Amino acid sequence: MRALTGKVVLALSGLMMASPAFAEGYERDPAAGWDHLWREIVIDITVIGVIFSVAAIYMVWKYRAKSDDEVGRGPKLSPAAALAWALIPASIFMADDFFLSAKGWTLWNDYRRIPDEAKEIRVTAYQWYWEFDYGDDLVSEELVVKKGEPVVLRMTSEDVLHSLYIPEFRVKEDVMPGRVTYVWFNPKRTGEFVETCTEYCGTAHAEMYTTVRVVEEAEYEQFINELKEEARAANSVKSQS
Ligand SMILES: [Cu+2]
Repeated sequence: MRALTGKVVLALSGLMMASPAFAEGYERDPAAGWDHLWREIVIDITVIGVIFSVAAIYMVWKYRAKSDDEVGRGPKLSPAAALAWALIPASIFMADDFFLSAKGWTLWNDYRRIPDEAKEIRVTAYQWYWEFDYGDDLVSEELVVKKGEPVVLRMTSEDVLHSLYIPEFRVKEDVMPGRVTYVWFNPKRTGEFVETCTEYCGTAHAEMYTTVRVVEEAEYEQFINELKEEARAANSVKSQS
């Protein structure tokens, strides 16, 4: 009985440590997955490219024409051998393609699955700026998020088509009038990053960028308090007039 109790306690504490609330921050991170997949693709195409280039150069050299009245001297292959030479390398290529596609598809689904813990920020795009709504009428033109807390941006446009792009978090999604689209990301390190529009939206499209600040919790609270102060000041001006 005591052994059983011990096991249950161990299993429970393991579960608690594994749950996001007890870890250092939220764990799932599609951005890291995209980077990993990208490196894998680059390595694969490099290896395949080098092997096939070396083989091609070798055969061009080996079977070259050695006198003016020759047109090269390729080996005579049986139909079965010719077919095998075409199909076997192609199958190796295709197997790798399917493998990488399957990984990409899995990652895409992860990229679209919003964590339950995600902090929601509503985004409105205008010609030519972004507005971030943190809830309770707290609005800013700067995106500030807490390190280690996943964020979901619910986005729409008040005028034309825009597209939100944050290279650091590997997220990009169209932002359209009359529709709400989303991206989510997991900011794992503090710093200042670029958020910009990647859909041509008129004269000042090139100026439609802003900063994403990933900050520690205390700094985040301070930012929210400043927004509250601004909102209060704006309201008192309104009520006086
Ligand atoms: Cu734009």
